[in-house]
Amino acid sequence: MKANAPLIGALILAVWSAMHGIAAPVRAALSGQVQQSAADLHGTARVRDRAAIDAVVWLDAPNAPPNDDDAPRPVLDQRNLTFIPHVLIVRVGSTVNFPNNDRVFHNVFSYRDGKRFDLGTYPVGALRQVVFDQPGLSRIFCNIHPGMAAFVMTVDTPFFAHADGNGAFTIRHVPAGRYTYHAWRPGATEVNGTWASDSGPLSLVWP
Ligand SMILES: [Cu+2]
Repeated sequence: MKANAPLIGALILAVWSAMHGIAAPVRAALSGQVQQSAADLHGTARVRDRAAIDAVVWLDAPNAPPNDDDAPRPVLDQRNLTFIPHVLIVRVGSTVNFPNNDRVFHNVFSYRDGKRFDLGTYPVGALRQVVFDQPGLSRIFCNIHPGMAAFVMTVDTPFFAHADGNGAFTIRHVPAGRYTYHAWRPGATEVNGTWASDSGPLSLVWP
C-alpha cells in the first residue's frame, strides 16, 4: 500500500497550524466584522506584593455608546468628617451627588486640577451636585476640615472599575477587542498598557 504523503503532510500542517495559532489573524479579521460578544474583565491591582488600596482602572473606548440617562448617580458621601469613597471614578458628563450625611456643616470644593467648583457651606441633610464634564483628576477638600480629602477621576469611557480591599476589580461587559488600559491610585503615577479580551485576567503591579 502506498501512503498518500502529500495528504498526510497537509493534515500535519493543519494540526500544527491550529496548535500554534496561525489562524489568529483570520479570527481577528472575522471578529472585526461581527459586533461581537462582551465579557467581564477581571484583574488585580497590587503594589509590589500587597493589594493596591483605592486603585482605579479604565479602558480607552472612544466610540462607546453613551450611558443610560436613568443610570444611578455616583455619590461622594460625607460622614464622620470623611469623604466616602476616598477615590471615586466616573464617566465624563456624570452628575455626582455630594450629600451631607454628617453631623456638622461642610464646604466642599476643588480648586486645583480637573473640575473646579466650590459648593459653599451647607448643612446636614442637604445635597449638592456637580457635573464632571471634563476628563482628569479632581482633588476634593473641605474648607472647614483640613483632614478631609478625596479624589474624583473622570474618564471618557464607560469601562472602568474601583479595586476592592484585596485589589480585585471587574470591568463589566467589555466588547471583545484590544484596549489601552490605565490605572491610578493616590500618591502614585499612572500605569498604562495594552490588554486584549482573549488574554485573560489583567494583573497590575506598581513597583
Ligand atoms: Cu468638612
